[in-house]
Amino acid sequence: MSQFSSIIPRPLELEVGQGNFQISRDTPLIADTPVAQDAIAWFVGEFYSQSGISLRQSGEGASGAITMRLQSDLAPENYVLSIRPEGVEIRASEASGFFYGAVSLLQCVPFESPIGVGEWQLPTLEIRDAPRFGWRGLMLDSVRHFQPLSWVKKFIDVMALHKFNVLHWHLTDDQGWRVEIDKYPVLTSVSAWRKQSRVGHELNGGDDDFDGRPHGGFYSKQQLRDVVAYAAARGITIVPEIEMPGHATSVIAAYPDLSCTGGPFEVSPKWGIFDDVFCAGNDDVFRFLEDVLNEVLEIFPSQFIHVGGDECHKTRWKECPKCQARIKAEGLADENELQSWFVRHFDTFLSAKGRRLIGWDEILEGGLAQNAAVMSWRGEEGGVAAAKAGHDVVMAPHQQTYLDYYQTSNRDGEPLSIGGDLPLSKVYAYEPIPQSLSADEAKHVLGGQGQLWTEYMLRPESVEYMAFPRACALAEALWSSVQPRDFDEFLSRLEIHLRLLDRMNVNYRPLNK
Ligand code: TNX
Repeated sequence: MSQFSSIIPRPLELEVGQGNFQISRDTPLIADTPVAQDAIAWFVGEFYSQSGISLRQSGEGASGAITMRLQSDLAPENYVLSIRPEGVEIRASEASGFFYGAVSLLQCVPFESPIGVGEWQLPTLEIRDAPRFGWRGLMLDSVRHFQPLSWVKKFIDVMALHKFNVLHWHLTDDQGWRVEIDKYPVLTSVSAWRKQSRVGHELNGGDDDFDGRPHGGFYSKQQLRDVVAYAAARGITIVPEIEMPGHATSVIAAYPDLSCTGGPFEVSPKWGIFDDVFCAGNDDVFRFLEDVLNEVLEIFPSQFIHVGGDECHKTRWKECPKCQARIKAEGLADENELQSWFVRHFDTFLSAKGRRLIGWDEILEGGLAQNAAVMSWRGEEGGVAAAKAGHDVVMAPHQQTYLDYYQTSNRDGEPLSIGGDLPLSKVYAYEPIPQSLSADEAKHVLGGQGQLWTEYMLRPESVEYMAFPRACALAEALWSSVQPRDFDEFLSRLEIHLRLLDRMNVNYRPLNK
């Protein structure tokens, strides 16, 4: 397989012509629009990491140049890349289109086979490309195990290389709190730290199976703003997740009055689902979460804000006088409706600020505000129900998108994982539009994403091992409209593509392990 057709995700149209273009340290880069600036800066940086050679940006038109040219009739993420013997042109209408054109161009350079010192030959070709879905995401859990910001940036770099455009960032959970909030400094002094962590699999864990080592950390506001801008320059929107009303142990460990029983609690050293959650009958809970969200909105400009909503046990609510009083006062049928009342409160709150709420599919139970979007993780059913009811949906069914599952049914030599069985071929075959949706209903499917829950990924290298190459396959399932998908043909492109990841030092799972 030759280099030029190895692009992942596969472009919509690619036509190969006669002749070659030579790229070297003397090749100038020209932007005829400031909108292309981020794409040029990224290309220069990545070209340097791949080859050790610094390209220059030039002001004037020249033959033999790489030129970024505005073509305003193209849709925002679409681009045209034309490589001809006399020069390269990338056309797009907005920053993201230029960016994707630059990503494809980078993938056309055969870095491992130069024709001279710092000189490579690119084939003549014309690519017209457009993504199939507008939400092409990966979810990163930085709670169960914390990753330093420098690594989060590396992860964003690798995402960008695959034209992912959403980083759904799981920042709060039972085991920690990772966002600095000025009004509640205890969230970072107490909630961000746990005394120890479970060793081995939670299901086999005994009372003594803990590592005895504190674990934690948080991102300062300045770091978060920095990474939001870093991601934006690579076409990636960060969607933060602040969990409610369940997965809240780290918060109620610091503020036990926000629970139904008053505690005491500790930031959880275990994985799993816990009974103690935010009290839905206590107005302080709503004030607290609104304050938190107000600060979160200042940091993250994303349209969508994720409020979790998953796996909220109703055990405490059933026995809590305040929750029961709320059910009565609001005329709710049961605890499920209490959860939906809770979520609706924040839907109204976020909508008033011009944002949109998204949550895991449990937010459908008991009724959902029309503006809210659903992330379907317990299979496709939640997504189907939501789309039929007119809600926007992001597909994240665990069977095909949980990248914390084992990559092979033979688990010998594989690092301990939560379970499951999700080989590369199954991710590649993933079809985000459920068959039971009509064409109109299918319009509500914004796209899909892969999940990296990190209970069993203790270090960033482990996240890389679980994420890649499966995320390469998912990127194609979310971007490419080319049908049918041929797994063997994908594998032959992937072999070439993985050399880029080698040079980026990505600890992916080798193909023939
Ligand atoms: C379920 S998926 C969870 C997470 C776990 C994950 C492990 C979802 C919305 N909740 O809290 O980390 O399973 O696979």
